[in-house]
Amino acid sequence: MLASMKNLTPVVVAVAALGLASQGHAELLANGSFEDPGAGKIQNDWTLIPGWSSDSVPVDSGVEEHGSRPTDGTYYSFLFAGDSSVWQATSHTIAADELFTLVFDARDVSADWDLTYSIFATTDGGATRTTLDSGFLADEQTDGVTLVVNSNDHLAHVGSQIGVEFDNATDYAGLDSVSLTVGPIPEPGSLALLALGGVALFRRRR
Ligand SMILES: [Ca+2]
Ligand SMILES: [Ca+2]
Ligand SMILES: [Ca+2]
Repeated sequence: MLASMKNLTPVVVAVAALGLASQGHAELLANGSFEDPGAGKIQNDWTLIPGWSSDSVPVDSGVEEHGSRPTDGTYYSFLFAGDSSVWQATSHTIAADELFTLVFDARDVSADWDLTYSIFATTDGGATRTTLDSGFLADEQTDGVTLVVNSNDHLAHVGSQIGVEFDNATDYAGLDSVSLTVGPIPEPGSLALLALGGVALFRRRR
């Protein structure tokens, strides 16, 4: 058993790694880094900012360049508490067995901010949004904030479009490097196989 396993180990590792790699996670958002349109500060018109929308005309939310706040490129987004949320409905149709992962960098603009971030489903391009899951973050600049939704927990929304939403409730919050990816739900079997192969390889090399 052990001898044959040794011979199989490189193949097992290769196949398992290939399986994981081929499960690639596709980016669903447009302009998640807020680099477009790249035309200076825009603070009262989300219709000028590709990808993103708001239910009302903002007083002081949008995009601008800054020396330290962006985590990718030169632009980030700032959100004034008094403005309604900013959101993006993607063209991706929710199916079963899908894992959605929202990742973004939250940036200090004011010292006190209170940001709610959500993944939603919509059937009308975002006009009506049903939150599938949400998180809350306050007052501390944090990179790589992550929210994961498993479509199998929301089967009533299969066939709807997926999207993301941000709403700040105090002073000013900042955002950059927003990503929403879709991929298959990792199969415990393939992960176990990879781990098994790794252990066998490790033993073989000792
Ligand atoms: Ca950026
Ligand atoms: Ca608000
Ligand atoms: Ca706060």
